[in-house]
Amino acid sequence: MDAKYAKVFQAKLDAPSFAKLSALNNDKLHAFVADAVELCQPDSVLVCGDDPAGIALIRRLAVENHEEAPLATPGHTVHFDNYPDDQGRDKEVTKYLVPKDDTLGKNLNAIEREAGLEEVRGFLRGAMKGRRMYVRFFCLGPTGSVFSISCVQITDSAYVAHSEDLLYRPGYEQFKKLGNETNYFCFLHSAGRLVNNISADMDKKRIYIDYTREVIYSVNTQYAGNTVGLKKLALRLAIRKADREGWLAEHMFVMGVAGPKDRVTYFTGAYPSACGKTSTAMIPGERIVGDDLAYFRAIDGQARAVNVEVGIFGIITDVNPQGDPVIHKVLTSPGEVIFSNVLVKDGKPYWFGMGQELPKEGVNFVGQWHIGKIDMTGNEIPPAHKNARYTISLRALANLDKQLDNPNGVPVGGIIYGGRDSDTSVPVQQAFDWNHGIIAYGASLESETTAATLGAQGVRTFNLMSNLDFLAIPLSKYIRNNLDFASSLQKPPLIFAANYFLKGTDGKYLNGMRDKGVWVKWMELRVHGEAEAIKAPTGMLPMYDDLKRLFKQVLNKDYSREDYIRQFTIRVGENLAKLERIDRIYRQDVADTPPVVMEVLAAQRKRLEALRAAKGDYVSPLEL
Ligand code: SPV
Ligand code: MN
Repeated sequence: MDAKYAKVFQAKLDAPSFAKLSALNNDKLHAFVADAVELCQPDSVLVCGDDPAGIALIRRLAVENHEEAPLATPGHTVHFDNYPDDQGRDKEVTKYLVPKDDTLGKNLNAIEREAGLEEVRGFLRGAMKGRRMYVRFFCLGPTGSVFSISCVQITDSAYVAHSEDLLYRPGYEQFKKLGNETNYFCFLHSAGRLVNNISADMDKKRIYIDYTREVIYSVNTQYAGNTVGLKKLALRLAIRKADREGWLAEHMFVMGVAGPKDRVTYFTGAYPSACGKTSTAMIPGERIVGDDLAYFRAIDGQARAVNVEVGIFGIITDVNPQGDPVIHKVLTSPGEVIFSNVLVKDGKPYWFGMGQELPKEGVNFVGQWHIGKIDMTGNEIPPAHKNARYTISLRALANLDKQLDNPNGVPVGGIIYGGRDSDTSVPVQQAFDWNHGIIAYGASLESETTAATLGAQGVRTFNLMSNLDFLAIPLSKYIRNNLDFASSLQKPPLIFAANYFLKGTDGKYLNGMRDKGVWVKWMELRVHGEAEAIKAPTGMLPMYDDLKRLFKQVLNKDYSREDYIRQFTIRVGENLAKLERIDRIYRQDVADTPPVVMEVLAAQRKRLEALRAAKGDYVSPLEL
């Protein structure tokens, strides 16, 4: 180790921490940690390896620091984030540090690199005084695999470090093997000034991404989507790395769907936050590999995907024994669970949609809470947040797929794009081919906004591949990479679109929460050529008889022809209006849109116009 770094470390690290850092013979790492120590000025630095004792210590410190409080059930804790300003991802203050001679296009949130560094490093200066700094090593994807990306996380929050133990694979031993290589991601986080253990300086919250060095700074925030480096922060760096290296980094679940006999077919799915992604990956009877982040590579001509994570940071709202029996069991049994932004009464957590009445008083993110309590602006404070969450290890789940740690991932049979769409798309359909799916479903994805990000809810928003928030390269390049991915595959996965939120003229949802269990079975059969389909202008639709049989098989339900017609009627006008919105985005807002995008959208418009001329505005699937 260089003497100048050793000097910095000797002042703040005890012998075991110093030994752990010295064992990593990596100049860039030593420079990164030394810079963080000098900048943030912690009282002490704790370096953890992969050993269970270190991990247990972090868990204990999160409670001793009061960032988490123990609940009545053994292993359960609760953490609170600032209300109302730190309860979701903050897109406004998340920016790329872009050097003067580079541009990421006008769709991405950017700040000039030097000015941005000065600002965020200014907020980090001295931020850890009186506190301990944690240095942790994790791996994105299975270790020892072509997918693996090593990461180092520095934080002054034991809650962040504890969350990462549940969510990611240990990476210290793998880091040792890197030698002096520099191809890993670095994250530096400070929760900033705390009031009652909650980040207080919301006007100084910043998440700045220095992609030139693969370093991300996060300060004055605790919400995991803004702080846990390996989650959405790493996704941005991974998208750039994938672009350079010819693979894909996606905001997708990975799951195995059981087919006839013992067949298992793997699907991945991109849905904007709070639009059914986790609940799809958790469909009863199927197997979960992951619920949020997937890397794809072409291996021997086959599309293969891994779950980047090994845990879930999931939305707890509406988790109840009927809708999510498996997760509900984990959340109510002894074992490691971090609840965030729920209401606590007598050591028990409460959340909206838990299938039980909430107490009229308790403790939440504002401290003592009672029904009718108002905030400083006169608004009533809710008992729990809509984006309240739980953090668990996937290994606690009975339906975990055995392939989670396969270094080559799982073969992908189908890719699903889903959105929150009350009036346009049918519940499920299949693309005509790869380009049609990538363009008409993935790159045309719209969704109504939810509580997972700060800002207004229910606003229809463009969100291509549900990955727009995390794109770190120009949109056109990202679409091109998706289109090109199929050229290295013998048989590209089929592409599907799903919409669980379609409503009828009475404003009521047309589908039940569990209908998605039927849609995935239909898709599974389609992947193997075992179900027929009807050609509509927007894609291939299921046949009534197949769905009727599958509804009986999966849900023991009689599926009526009337329900089928209502759900699968092509809403021609709404589909044309959507095409117009998407067409305008690619024509006006995106530079260098690949021409094939406009061609595929134009062909879809032609098919819809022809159908309107022949059959009108609302066309039953039986008339196609
Ligand atoms: C999402 O909002 O997409 C999440 C949670 O998965 S967060 O960590 O906030 O990104
Ligand atoms: Mn997500």
